[in-house]
Amino acid sequence: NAMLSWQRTAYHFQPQKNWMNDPNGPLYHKGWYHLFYQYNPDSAIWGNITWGHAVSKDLIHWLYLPFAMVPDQWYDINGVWTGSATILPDGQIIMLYTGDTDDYVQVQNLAYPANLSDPLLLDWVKFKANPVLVPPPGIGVKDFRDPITAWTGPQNGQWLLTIGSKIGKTGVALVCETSNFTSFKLLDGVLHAVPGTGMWECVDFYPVSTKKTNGLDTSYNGPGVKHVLKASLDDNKQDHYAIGTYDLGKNKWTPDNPELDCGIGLRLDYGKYYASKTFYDPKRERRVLWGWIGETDSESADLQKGWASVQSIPRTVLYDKKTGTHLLQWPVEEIESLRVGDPTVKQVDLQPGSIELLRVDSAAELDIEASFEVDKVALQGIIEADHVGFSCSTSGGAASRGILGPFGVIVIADQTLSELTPVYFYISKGADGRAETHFCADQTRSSEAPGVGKQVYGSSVPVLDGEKHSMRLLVDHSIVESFAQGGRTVITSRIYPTKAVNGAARLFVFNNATGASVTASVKIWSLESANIQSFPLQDL
Ligand code: DQQ
Repeated sequence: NAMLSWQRTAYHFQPQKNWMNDPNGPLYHKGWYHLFYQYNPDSAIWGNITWGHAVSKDLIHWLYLPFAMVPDQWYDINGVWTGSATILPDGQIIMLYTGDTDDYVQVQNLAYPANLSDPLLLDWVKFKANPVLVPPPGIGVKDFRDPITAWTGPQNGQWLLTIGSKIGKTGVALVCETSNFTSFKLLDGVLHAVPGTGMWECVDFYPVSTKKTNGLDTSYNGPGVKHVLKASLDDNKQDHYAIGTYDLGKNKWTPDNPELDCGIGLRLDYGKYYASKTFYDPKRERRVLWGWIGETDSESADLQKGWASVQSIPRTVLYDKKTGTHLLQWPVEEIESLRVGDPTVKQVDLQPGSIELLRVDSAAELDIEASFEVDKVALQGIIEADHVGFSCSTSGGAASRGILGPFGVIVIADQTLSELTPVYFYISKGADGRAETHFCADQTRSSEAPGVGKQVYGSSVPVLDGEKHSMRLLVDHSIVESFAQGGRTVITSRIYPTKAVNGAARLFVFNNATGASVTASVKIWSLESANIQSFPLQDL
């Protein structure tokens, strides 16, 4: 079906058809990674929310399984909404999720696998006394959702978890305690609140190590640990995070930098990316982040093509020891198993205002590592040179020239550059008078189709002394995930090429700066498609 296959991705997870949104309850069990997801079985737009279910051995190749949970009880008849898994020390799996009741009240429900010895966890039982938690006094019945993975509290046998909400216009993470996951008590106070940020959806809260390069289990605490709080802001559909300190006894989390607080400072991803969720992967001792990449076209276009949304490639998340302010997000290493053969390796000198085609196979499916060395003398001149206050989103995109930018790569372009998506650095003068680097992705010319999102995404990214400007890009037909400086700043692009498709896609490097030459060193791998298919029915 040409319509259905149009612009589908080759190695991102997406259902065969219809609507998907948030990743739910990711976990690892008996050799399989499990992904659940918000799914509409009936249409390519949001509704009838059901839990889709898929499993993988490597987070790349997936098998679709039957639905895990459908809206069939009074307490979730209007939707089996987002939830998270907690794995207890005895191996029991606890799934807490939000149900939208017959009265449109948001309540928290418990479910668990019928048979833990089943590696595929095919059957899910909803607890007979659901709901286990209803909106407390003072909290709106439509503002209480998305329970997260629980962690152990200060008292013996005590578990804590947060649920997102808002009080007035203040976004909050409420905290509950439980010892049995069937009865819960809301604690006084909140884990954290940020005025003006509105409803917090899909809160996430987890420890990161400031010393080691492995991820930490959710209950891990102690010296050398900081805690990340993430909120998905319903008002602007952005995922914001901050790094801070968690006081377990006082049930309080405090951001290290108030100016980088949730909803104010850093975003997990400056592109099309929302409702993300992490889980601890005990197999490889890492924390893995999933995120929902939504559509930026119209609902009618989605209905026509018959599907909507993909999941990001899972990313490992680490604390960035060098900056102390940022997380590092990086595609899980298993993605490298899709690389075909040896990479194309090129070094290209780019004079001001130049562009060069890089010949590669299958430019619609690539893994690219690129680093750029900017002419040192030109870089010194920045102090007098370029304007203060540059921002990707208000700039004119890659066509607007400055003295020290933009330079980078152009992906999903056709031969004549009538469609193109540039991903690039732009160096300007920061408020402190020093060079400030921005990392941007320009969608303005990504598609000749009408009615699709065409913003310039991006943000500043720390580039430390001695570091080159470096980026990694995963290109997959209509999705580009771009990581700068080892994953300090990330941008996901959802694009709708009409000409730069399949074999017609081309890759370029460019330097549109007026005042500096740039040397680009690139390594490019073609990626093969992931195997994403239904689980063979006879084996179920
Ligand atoms: N999506 C779910 C909610 C959540 C929202 C409903 C975030 O539980 O708050 O599909 O995208």
